[in-house]
Formats: sequence, C-alpha cells, structure tokens
Amino acid sequence: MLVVMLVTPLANAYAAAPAAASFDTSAASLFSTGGNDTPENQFYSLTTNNFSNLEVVSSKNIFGADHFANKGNVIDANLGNAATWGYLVGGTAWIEVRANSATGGNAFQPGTYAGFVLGDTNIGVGSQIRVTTYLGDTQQESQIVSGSLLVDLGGGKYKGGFWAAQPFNRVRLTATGILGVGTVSVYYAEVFKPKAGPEPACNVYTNLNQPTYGALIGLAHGHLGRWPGHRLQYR
Ligand SMILES: [Ca+2]
Repeated sequence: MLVVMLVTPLANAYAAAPAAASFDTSAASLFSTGGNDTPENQFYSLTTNNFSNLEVVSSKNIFGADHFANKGNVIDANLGNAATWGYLVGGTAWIEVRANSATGGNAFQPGTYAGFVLGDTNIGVGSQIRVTTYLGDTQQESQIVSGSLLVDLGGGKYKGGFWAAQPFNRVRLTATGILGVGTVSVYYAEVFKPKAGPEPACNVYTNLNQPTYGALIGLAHGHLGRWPGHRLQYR
C-alpha cells in the first residue's frame, strides 16, 4: 500500500479548511457512522451533517454545570460557532465528541488523524491543550498539541491533533493550566482517514493532491510553492 504524505518535520498537520459537506436531511443513509464509511483523504468534521449518532460531553464545575457553554455547537452543522470555556484562574476543562456508532470494527482505525479546530489567542501562553483518543471509556492515546504544534488557520482559528496509532471512537480536548482570565473556544472535532492512491506513472509529473492521495503539507512556515523543510513521506 502506498500513501503519499507531505508533512512538516514539526507536525503532521495540514492547514486547509475541511471540504464542505453536503447536508441532505432526506437521505440519512448518506451519513457516516465511523471508520468504515468516512470519506478518505480529506479532513472531515465530526459534526451532525456528516455523522449519525454523535454526542458531545463536557467536564463539569462543582455546581454540576458544563465547563463548556454551548457544547452542542461543537457537533452541529455550523462550523463557525464554538463551545466556550471561560476561566478565571487556571484549572482544567475538557470537551469530548463521541461517535457512538463507530464501535467494534467500525471504530476509526490506526493511521487516522484525530483533532480539533479551536480558537483562543491566549493558547500557548502558560497554557496547554491536549488531545486524547478513547475507544469507549478506555483511553487510547494522548498528546499535547498546543504551542508550536498548533497550525494557524488564520482568522483566530487553530488546528491541533495527531495521527492515532490505536483505534478510537471518541476525541477529547483538554485545556489545562491557563493563567489569568480568558476563554477557550472549540469549534469542532475532525478526522482524516488516509487511503493509498494509485501508483504514480513513471517519468511524468503527478499531482499528489487530495482526495486522490492522502497528501498533506504543513503551512507553518508559509512557503508554499518551494516547501523548504518539508519532506515526502511514504506509508
Ligand atoms: Ca458548530
């Protein structure tokens, strides 16, 4: 199997907006359920216009209220609204998207990207953003994605996540140790399921682009066209 990826040395991340998904309420069968039917070679939001049977859960404060206000914004069809956690002095809060039909062999498989699009100008300053995958209630993997690992999408939005080595059906974002007063905004969770493209023909230029190939390129250095510091990765 050949999957071609263009990645940065710093982060296996890509800064393009996810492809717009059509939304047809009359054809529920078009909805994805998990690893078996998620479109390949594109970032695909874990939102109700793309997936059936989604759930979003937030950590709660001592009064039993969700830390993240408007948590439903994370899974609704509008990619422009967010769930927000307003903090005073530090602390920890998390928000988690569960793909409840992605069970058993339909879980997202190893090699799938799991992450979030979030916004907050204070992230990375005395704070930490972590992405954790779960299979049911069982934690699978967890990585810090804040600081230089975040990909700046512009417009105050950032992309943070990682390529999972274990199957999962839940993705959690945890914000920890933030100093001062501010807000963490979480827009949506997303996955990227890579798939091998056709073997490139010899001696001709071949465009290694989505969705034919699982082609990724980091934009962290802003040198599209010359790609210094980037490398080809074959899987
Ligand atoms: Ca939304």
